[in-house]
Amino acid sequence: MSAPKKVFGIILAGGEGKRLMPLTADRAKPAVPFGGQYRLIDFAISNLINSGLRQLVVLTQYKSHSLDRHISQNWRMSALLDSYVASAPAQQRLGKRWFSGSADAILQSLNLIQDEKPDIVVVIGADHVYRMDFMQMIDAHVASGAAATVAGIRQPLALASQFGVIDADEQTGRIRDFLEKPSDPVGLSDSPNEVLVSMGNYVFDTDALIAAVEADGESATSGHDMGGDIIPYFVERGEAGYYDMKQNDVPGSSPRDRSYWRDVGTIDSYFDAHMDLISTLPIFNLYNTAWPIRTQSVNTPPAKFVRDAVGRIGNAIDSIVAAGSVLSGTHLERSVVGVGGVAAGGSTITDSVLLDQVQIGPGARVHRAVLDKNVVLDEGATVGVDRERDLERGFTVTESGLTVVGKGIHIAR
Ligand code: ADQ
Repeated sequence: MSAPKKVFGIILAGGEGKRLMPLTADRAKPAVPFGGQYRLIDFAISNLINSGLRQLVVLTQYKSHSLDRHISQNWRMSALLDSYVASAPAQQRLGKRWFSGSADAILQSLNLIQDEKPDIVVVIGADHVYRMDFMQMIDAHVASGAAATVAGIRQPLALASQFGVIDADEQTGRIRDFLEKPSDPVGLSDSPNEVLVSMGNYVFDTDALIAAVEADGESATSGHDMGGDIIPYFVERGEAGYYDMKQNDVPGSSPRDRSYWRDVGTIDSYFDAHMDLISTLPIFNLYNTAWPIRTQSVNTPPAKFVRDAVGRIGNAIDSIVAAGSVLSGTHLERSVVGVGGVAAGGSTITDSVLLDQVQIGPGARVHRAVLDKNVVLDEGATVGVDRERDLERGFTVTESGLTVVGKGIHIAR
């Protein structure tokens, strides 16, 4: 038996997440709260830790303060066991510039890889909701002899222009062609309305990754992007394999949530991913203890549901309510309430996502809205009910009609 491979994990977390505005107005996209008590990056880190990786760095850049704090406070591991999740901000080691793209982020962080001398480097994004056993992908990578392996999953053809599209040779397991965000994608031959897209998760032989990002760094024409430049570099050399997410069998997964993967790049997909958590038979099951998604441990009292001061009884159904919340005589339906949410008597919250510490006044109404941290609704105030009024008040209204209210905004009646 050959010696086990040493694996190092890199999480790319420097993206701006413009399409998630205003939630990314003052935090990096991977730090955007999700599902009541998580941050988006918790899915990436949990997957890598559950897969057995113990040396992880998170490359940060854009508005990284709350991301750094989340990682340093909640993902502390045992130095005794040489385990760590370290946040590594852009350090200008190669001159006075920030990361000019995800490949440049790796080039500028090569010292971290060289310190550990791994055989394999796993590079993944930080803004998806899913479960994946990376050890299964690493085993497939090693068995295939490819220098780089890209994880792929089927997605509707209509979404192809948002992703890297893989043309896979099923006989050889190699990628024939890779098109980053193509404008006129072609569907699969066995399923014309679908394409095989890159999940933005890669496994590399260490030496091959170093050679690729160094060559990319020399190029004046490159966009220094993992999907746009590094993967095509391996494809051209015939050294890129693909790993079909369909094969990934995560412990505790049901057939329903097995190949669940949601890119939460837009407010609409962010909202939809929340609805996936709370449906009667959730297609993403947070309660799978065999593959836990870990996050902050919240130092607050449990959630409480009470009558309001005049005895009105509320109810909550098909919803998730995080710790520290107090809902008094509130009707809550198909919604997620973040840590420390407070809703007063006679208020109604339906089809909505509330981040931490949102306060809903008596009789206020929230419908199809995403409310960022510390938003306050006065008594009788409404949001998400009248699109024109929401636009007049300067709130973002998405294509599907969701109203998004930025951090700390006070909504009067
Ligand atoms: P995108 O998500 O559009 O496509 P990108 O914006 O580069 O690609 O983000 C990928 C990851 O890298 C994110 O986690 C982001 O935070 C991070 N990142 C971006 N710029 C960075 C920088 N300068 N420094 C550090 N980190 C940075 C990618 C692939 C597609 C694939 C989709 C899947 O390019 O091929 O289909 O992911 O969602």
